[in-house]
Amino acid sequence: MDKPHILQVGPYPEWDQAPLDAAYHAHRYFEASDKAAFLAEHGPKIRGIATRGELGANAAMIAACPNLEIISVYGVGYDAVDLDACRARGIRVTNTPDVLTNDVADLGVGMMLAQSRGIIGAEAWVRDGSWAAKGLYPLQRKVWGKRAGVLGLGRIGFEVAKRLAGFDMEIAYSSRAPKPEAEARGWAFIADPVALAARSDFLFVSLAASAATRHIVNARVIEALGPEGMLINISRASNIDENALLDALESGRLGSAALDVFEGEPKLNPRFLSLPNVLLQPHHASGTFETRKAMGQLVRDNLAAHFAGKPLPTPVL
Ligand code: 8YV
Repeated sequence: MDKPHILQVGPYPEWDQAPLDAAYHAHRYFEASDKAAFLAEHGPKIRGIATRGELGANAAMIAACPNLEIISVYGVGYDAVDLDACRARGIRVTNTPDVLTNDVADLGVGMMLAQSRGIIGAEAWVRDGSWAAKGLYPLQRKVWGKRAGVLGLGRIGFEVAKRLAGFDMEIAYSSRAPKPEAEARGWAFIADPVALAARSDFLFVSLAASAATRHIVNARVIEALGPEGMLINISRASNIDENALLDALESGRLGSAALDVFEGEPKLNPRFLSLPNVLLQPHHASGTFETRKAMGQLVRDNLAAHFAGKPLPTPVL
């Protein structure tokens, strides 16, 4: 029986590409110069889509594939997949949760430390000779014992909070409802993001992005976090009103930020590039060999299960 035809929306490392090509006719959408023509030519053959969290599959792409059965997302975030279009046609959707949870939490905490303790600037201070020429590096700010807020206590947010407890921080969280496992650890439930920000020195944004969470971190939340506060985003840029964030960072109404995701990434708003009080990371919170290999395996496991008529390992729809 011939291999199923799938649409590959973005590039994968070679260790993923080889087994994908062995199992499927993988039509590389990201290499097409004329993407509309590419979809018109190959869309009718396509039974599966292999995509990345930040790339997803929009309604037009889904509509161009009338025989589409499954969309397998390389990433935990599936907000860029048009779920309504999938529901309307009974198209399955899968993602890669759990395997990346700890890496994303690690990077979020690492971003907080790096920004608060000035690690990036201090490294430059040594390398460019400033230490010898100018003396001691400017004093920074501690993190241990301070107040942390976690907006979204899902798998990633929970792992962030666990790590922060190791810094003896006072932890509060916002979620749809109080979580017994959080209450058991003495973490305070604060439903309102503004109230959570007001009692936080560090505010982590770790909730799954959707239309309902768009700009949940708005000007009022940012104002409440304040000139001593730091905003850390390891979720999606859409969860933050980026213009309000930039205004607050430029005016000093927000102390600092550490961001792994941006509107329009990788072409982020140039206003970020001139800010001294923001740490910029290239959407690589899950970007380790170990985790990306596990994610790629899970993408293939979901596709293979579907085409074998077996239960999907990590279904979303
Ligand atoms: C992925 C992400 O690594 O998991 C997600 O949703 O945003 C990242 O962790 C990325 O989407 C892979 O391209």
